[in-house]
Amino acid sequence: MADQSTAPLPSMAPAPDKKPVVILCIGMAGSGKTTFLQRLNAHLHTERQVPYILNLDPAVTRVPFNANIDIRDTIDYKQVMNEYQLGPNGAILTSLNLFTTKFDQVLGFIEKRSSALDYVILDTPGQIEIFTWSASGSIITDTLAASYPTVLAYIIDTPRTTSPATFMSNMLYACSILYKTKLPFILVFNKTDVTPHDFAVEWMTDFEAYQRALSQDETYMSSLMNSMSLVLDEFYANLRYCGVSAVTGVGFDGFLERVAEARDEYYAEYKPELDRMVQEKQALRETEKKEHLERLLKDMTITEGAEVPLDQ
Ligand SMILES: Nc1nc2c(ncn2[C@@H]2O[C@H](COP(=O)(O)OP(=O)(O)OP(=O)(O)O)[C@@H](O)[C@H]2O)c(=O)[nH]1
Ligand SMILES: [Mg+2]
Repeated sequence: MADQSTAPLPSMAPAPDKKPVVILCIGMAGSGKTTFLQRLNAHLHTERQVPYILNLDPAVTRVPFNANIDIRDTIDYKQVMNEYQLGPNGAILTSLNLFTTKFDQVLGFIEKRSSALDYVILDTPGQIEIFTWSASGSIITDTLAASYPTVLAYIIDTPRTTSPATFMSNMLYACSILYKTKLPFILVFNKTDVTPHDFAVEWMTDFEAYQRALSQDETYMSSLMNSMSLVLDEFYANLRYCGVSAVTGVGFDGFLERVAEARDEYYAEYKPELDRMVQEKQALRETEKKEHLERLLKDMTITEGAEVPLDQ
């Protein structure tokens, strides 16, 4: 039997393919993204799992966590507003665009630390569409997803989603982001200390329960929503969700379990599709190169032996 005390210690070097999971927090204004990130950061520290934090909100006045990279360190949102004569939303978008031009450097910083990291977490601007529907938001998302297992955490203000109409519009928005990015997706019902998310779980898992809630709504919208809810049934079937309170810290173990599932989905579905697309592009580039070369050779054979007048 080997003496454990003298046996060589197992290598602590991280596995070469160990990569941190990138968690992109998105959600409607005031849903609790920043507070969620603060709580997630605290939770990960107690679990001794090191996160790397990026703040991408140039307009936030107070960041309640130590961001490793903060957009406000390189871009002055107020100055952008004055310089380009922009309103608040235009200035946030322009700041994000300016920041994106330097994103290769950000990627370099993450790369340097990546083997020691478990998570990279990102806070995004309050106006959700600025990140989800802008070119810079797509560039940041796609760049990260090309290098790291990346998942989207869609933060929902649960107390503000209790009416069937608001619930549906929030779900439709989430659905549109899921289909746009194709990344693994987690619905995070936040503020469950105020309103538990049981009603949402019931509506997502029991179609008739949602129909019953809708039937109490007499407006013309309810028939439209009736049809829409059929569409969403498919969306719910492929979705993972959890309930948390960013204020009390309840539900964060559950959230991290969903993240682990989402990471597995990234490797099983997103990554192979990405690799296939990259290979396809490479093959296309190779074919084009070959065609160019063949054309060049053909031109050379045609002109071979012909005299080229150098001087007239
Ligand atoms: N009761 C309760 N309040 C919360 C919770 N999470 C956030 N809040 C409150 O919700 C408000 C908005 O929180 P933020 O974290 O700033 O939300 P945000 O999504 O980052 O806001 P923007 O960046 O401005 O869009 C704050 O007053 C928070 O204290 C929660 O779990 N429970
Ligand atoms: Mg915020």
